[in-house]
Amino acid sequence: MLNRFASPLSSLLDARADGHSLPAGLYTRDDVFEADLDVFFMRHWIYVGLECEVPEAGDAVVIDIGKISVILLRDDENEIRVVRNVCRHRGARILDAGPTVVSKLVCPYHQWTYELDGALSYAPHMGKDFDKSCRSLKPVQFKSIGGLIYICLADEAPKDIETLDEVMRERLAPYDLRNAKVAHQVDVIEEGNWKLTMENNRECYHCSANHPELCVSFVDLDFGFDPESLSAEDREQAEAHFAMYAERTKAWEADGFPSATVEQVRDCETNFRTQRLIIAGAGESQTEDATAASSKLLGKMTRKDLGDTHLWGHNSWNHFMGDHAVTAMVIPLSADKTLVRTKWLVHKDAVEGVDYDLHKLTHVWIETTNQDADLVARSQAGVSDPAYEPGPYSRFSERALDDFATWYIDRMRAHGY
Ligand code: 3BY
Ligand code: FES
Ligand code: FE
Repeated sequence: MLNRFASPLSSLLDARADGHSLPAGLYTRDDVFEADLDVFFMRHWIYVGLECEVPEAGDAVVIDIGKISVILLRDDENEIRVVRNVCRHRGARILDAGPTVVSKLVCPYHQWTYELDGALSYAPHMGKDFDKSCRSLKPVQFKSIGGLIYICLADEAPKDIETLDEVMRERLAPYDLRNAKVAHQVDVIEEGNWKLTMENNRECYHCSANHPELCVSFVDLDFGFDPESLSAEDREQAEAHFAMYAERTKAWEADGFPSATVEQVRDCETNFRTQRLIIAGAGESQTEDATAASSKLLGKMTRKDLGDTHLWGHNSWNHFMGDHAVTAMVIPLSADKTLVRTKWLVHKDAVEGVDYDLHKLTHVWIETTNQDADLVARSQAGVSDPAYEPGPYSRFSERALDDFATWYIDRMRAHGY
């Protein structure tokens, strides 16, 4: 419903107070949803999938982002391509969302046919002099960072993706994600704004009360804590943890595994953070008992004690461990609905029931994702209530949310909102 009394979007951006969550309208309004799609999903680099989802020529995955649909595929030369899913005849969608295998891309409407590199090769009824060469499917800029596919739908793509590439290329190399496979995939539609989804993921303040399964392996101290609120005993433990963390990081680095935290979260276009986290308990993997779920390790990994290479961007979070990886992509569907697509990766030759047990592999993140979906729905309901007013972030455990909200406002401004 059009609200004639709604304040302009820019006044919502002005109203955001440092250190506080966002004004309600930024989580609830349809015009903000449209602006968010425009700025953060059309003009920034977004994570959309993996090279290993299309291992062979003709493998394709269609991903919808707002009104846009793209096809990630592998062509006959074994090259990755990303093209727009819009026929160059009268615009029909060529493929439906999801994975498929094709020998050519044939539009169902009038059978215009495109090669796997996007070139139009067959256009019946168009006459002999019809020039097919200028009717290829539109290409989409993409970058594969260690096998993770990022696309940018704008003509001018942010250049600081290079930092992400430089940092992650080396960190991801041992996991050899190009030779992994998706063992399982789950789509959850969260009843909340995408920014609540991202905020929720950037803190572990909520973890101990909400994620019993994750907490077996995830050390939430690494996500910040309030030293003043700890008892002397807990403080001692926290100090011991950080001393161990520093030592472990040094040892990993000395063994040739970059581990230190690198972040680009403010005053930048491409937002990311990475660090190698300690895994608690048995120390191997994010499973119910923190031991590896797959006996065949990823890529060139020979050790299970290399922690969790954690990477987040503004529409993704990822955990790369010795035996498997979990990767999540976030796509807004409306102001109050967000798709979270989670994939579990194992070595491409790992066999279910032999090398890994699917329940053990997926249990922790299935539970965690559902628990987070509840929390996001709860947040959305609350911020939609007129009683909501932006609340203060913890300067200890929610610093990353302040970074995110500040980056969000800055990027909106940079794009003229
Ligand atoms: O998956 C994640 O990255 C985050 C980190 C802290 C809580 N959450 C599970
Ligand atoms: Fe695709 Fe006509 S719209 S062939
Ligand atoms: Fe969570």
